[in-house]
Amino acid sequence: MKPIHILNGPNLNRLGKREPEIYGHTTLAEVETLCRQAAGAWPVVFHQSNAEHQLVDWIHDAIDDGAGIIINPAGLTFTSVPIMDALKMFSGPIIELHISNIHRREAVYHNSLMSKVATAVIAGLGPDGYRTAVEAMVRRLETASRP
Ligand code: DHK
Repeated sequence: MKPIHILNGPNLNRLGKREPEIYGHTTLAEVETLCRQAAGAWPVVFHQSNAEHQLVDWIHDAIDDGAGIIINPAGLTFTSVPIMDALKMFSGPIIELHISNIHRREAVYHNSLMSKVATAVIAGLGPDGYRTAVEAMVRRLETASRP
């Protein structure tokens, strides 16, 4: 089974301390744990970086050996053509994920470049959105793999 790649962008390493009124008190390590629990037997690759080029490289890894991508590009969601272009190369399902409902926030957060490439978008469920995304991804992959 090829893994589900869960990729996280800038500042998400500060989850738990960063604007908890928006992002909650759950740490990124706790998010990773809930993702792995939700994935069950499905292998998970889980990364976070504050660097655009690193996220692009990890998307290339998924292109070469990934079943699905769940990505929270964080602030790069609205600016990164390189990440958008890399996602365009991925043939499997892509779930764009945001902890907050970006559409209820400041205008700078309203226009995602990634939504035009994503299979689905989850925004506003808080850190639990990661669990929802993994569960949805597993269902989709298991359905696709049935004869
Ligand atoms: C996280 C960020 O860091 C922001 O830049 C995004 C996203 C929202 C989130 O809700 O997970 O705009």
